[in-house]
Amino acid sequence: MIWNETKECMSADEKHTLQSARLVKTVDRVYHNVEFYRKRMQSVGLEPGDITSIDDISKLPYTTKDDLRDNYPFGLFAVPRDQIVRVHASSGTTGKATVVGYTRRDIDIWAECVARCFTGAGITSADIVQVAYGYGLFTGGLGAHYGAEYMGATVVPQSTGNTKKLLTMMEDFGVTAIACTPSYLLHISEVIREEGRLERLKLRTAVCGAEPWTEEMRNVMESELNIKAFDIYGLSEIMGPGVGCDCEFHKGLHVHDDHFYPEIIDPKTLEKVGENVTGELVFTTLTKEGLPLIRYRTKDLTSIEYGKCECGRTQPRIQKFKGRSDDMLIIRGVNVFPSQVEAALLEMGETTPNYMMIVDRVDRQDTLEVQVEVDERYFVDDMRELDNLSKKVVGVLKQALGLAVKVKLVEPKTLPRYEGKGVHVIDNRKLV
Ligand code: DLL
Repeated sequence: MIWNETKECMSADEKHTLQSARLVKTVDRVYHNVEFYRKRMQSVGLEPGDITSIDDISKLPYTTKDDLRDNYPFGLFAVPRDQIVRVHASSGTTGKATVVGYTRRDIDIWAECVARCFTGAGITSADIVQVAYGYGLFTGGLGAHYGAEYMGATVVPQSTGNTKKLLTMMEDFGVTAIACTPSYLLHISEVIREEGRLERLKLRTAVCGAEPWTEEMRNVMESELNIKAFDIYGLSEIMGPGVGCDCEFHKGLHVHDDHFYPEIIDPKTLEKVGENVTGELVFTTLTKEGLPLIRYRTKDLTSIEYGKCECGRTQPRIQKFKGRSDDMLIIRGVNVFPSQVEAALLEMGETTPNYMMIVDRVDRQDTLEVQVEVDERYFVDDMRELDNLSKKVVGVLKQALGLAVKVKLVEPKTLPRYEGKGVHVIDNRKLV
């Protein structure tokens, strides 16, 4: 049985004891097996014996993506290489890939965590789950695959690449659940609508993640596809998909804190912030053998809440992500996240949620142009009407972002569609 099928939870004291024992073991493991951590701890005068409970976690130094890159490829692994049964890697936009490694036990725990997420989304062993995340070095495909298989569901390992074929299999096999990025689900939904295929589908659940998406997008996907859509979070450094997920109440993502201990810090002062205060999410892995990470700075911005959820689960919940600190655009001094554009467009209707933000610097002034695709249902040849719509979008975006923007309406289906993570920003300032 999967741990949260019954929503039974341990008491706060039991959790504290478990987390403390696991942290002590993890610190001991990294101190003795990973030279990087031994040196890091010694540099601040720490020995494993100084960490006796989870309350001591703030004594420990942070780990960053640069530390992973500096120890490329296997330098942070805490077991001999022959105990690593799988590696994944993310290429990132700059520098070397980040390589992560798993022991057999790590893979089992990962599968269980994903299974918990799927269970929270109402998926059971009776479901046929189509995995449409990319398979390969990206953790999405295999992560979702092992999780669905662990719970006994029937897995269709579709990956990305051919939407028409995906839909044919969805119809022929009677697929009931899909796991993919929200960008891809949006594209799939568009094709289903165009081809009038909804009636022939049995789809009832989508579990989407790997990039930020808004509540507005969830509402649109649910009503267009007549499904329930859930958010799943994770990052390859910590494990992959399944670090946390939302439940039927959509009041934040439950973090599996018996395996991944979350903290929120102020990214400038590096001090811990209080409950419900937005900051950078930091994780310490509590059970990982292959690549345990201590206080890993994710760059993801969110807040945390500790109260019991309406669903009955007692895990801490992190709020839906606005974005990453390194995705945040600063335009004329204003902080802007692409997800704000998505939410505003969806709330307005009349356009599709497909958009591209183009940031430039003209005469030392930053400018933002948002290209917005008009919904086919509203696209007309009448220039005056389009002009009115454009003015309306300018007003809506100005209100949402607190910034004057230029809007360029483009014809339906002219902006790129994505099967993996979507790209919504072109920042030309870096080239100036
Ligand atoms: O994206 C793992 C994953 C695969 C998660 C499939 C969920 C589903 P990375 O490629 O290492 O791993 O990217 C991790 O993606 O730090 C976040 O910035 C972002 N991210 C992942 N899930 C969500 C989500 C996978 N549900 C980075 N909401 C993370 C917002 C997300 N952002």
